[in-house]
Amino acid sequence: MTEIFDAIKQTAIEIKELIVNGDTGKSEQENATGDTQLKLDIQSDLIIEKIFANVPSIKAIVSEEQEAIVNLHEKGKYLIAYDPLDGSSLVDVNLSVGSIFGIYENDFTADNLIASVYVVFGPRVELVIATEEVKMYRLLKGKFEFIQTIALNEKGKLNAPGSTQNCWAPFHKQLIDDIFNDGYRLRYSGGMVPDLHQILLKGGGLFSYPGTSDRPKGKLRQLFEVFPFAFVFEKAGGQAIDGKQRVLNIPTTHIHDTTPCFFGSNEEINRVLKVYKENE
Ligand code: AFP
Repeated sequence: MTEIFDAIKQTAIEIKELIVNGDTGKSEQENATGDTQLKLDIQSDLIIEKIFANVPSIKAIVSEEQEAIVNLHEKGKYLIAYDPLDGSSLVDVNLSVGSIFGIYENDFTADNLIASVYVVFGPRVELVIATEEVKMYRLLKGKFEFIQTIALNEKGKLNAPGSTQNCWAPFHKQLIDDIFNDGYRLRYSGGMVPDLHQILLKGGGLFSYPGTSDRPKGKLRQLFEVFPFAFVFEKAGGQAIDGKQRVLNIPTTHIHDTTPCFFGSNEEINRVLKVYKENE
């Protein structure tokens, strides 16, 4: 997979340039989930597809920004699902955004996920690769240098509660309030990548994007957002659930399926499991 990791590093360098100098305006198009695409979404997707097209080991790709699977190399071994620029609507207010990649074998399903990578475009560009370990690299003088291995504590201090609060189930609202009453700090930017990166680097806590009355199946996409980060959190010693089970046990019926999701340290996730079980 080294050639894939190297290709992703190249996409990050080119997308960084696009973020700094590109047009943050809206396009006339919508993606498969019905989101209006920004020009940055489309341009970053084109960068990734261009670079992946030159990697023989990539059999096929699927992007949040495209409806269908794109076949690349018939003899390729790997399938990659990616979100080219998650949180792109935050660029025009100068907040951090990111790219997310899930590397699968045989099929786009959670049980076939064998590695994941994400890139954070913030004050610095950082890239995290999860295989059996979680390793962070930083872009320094045009090259990605290894910085550290990432591991979560059993219990953290940060709480990142997502989704529309007036659509939360009452028991979910009580759970979030109780966590804050226990002294956790609110850390939520609306960008999944920097929000999860912060929890991973600051030792832990909880990120939640639950099912709600307006979005019972949540908002975050299984293949290119939830599963890759679930892989990262589990390899870093934490957990990722949908409220009842590991998200990496969830079957995928459509490549743009979403799922409720909770990512965190063991103590926080076990607290979510207990509350959700009591309110089944
Ligand atoms: P955009 O890509 O449309 O900016 O959405 C970002 C995102 O998919 C994810 O990065 C955030 O965690 C989540 O949406 C934030 O959603 P809410 O604004 O509903 O909390």
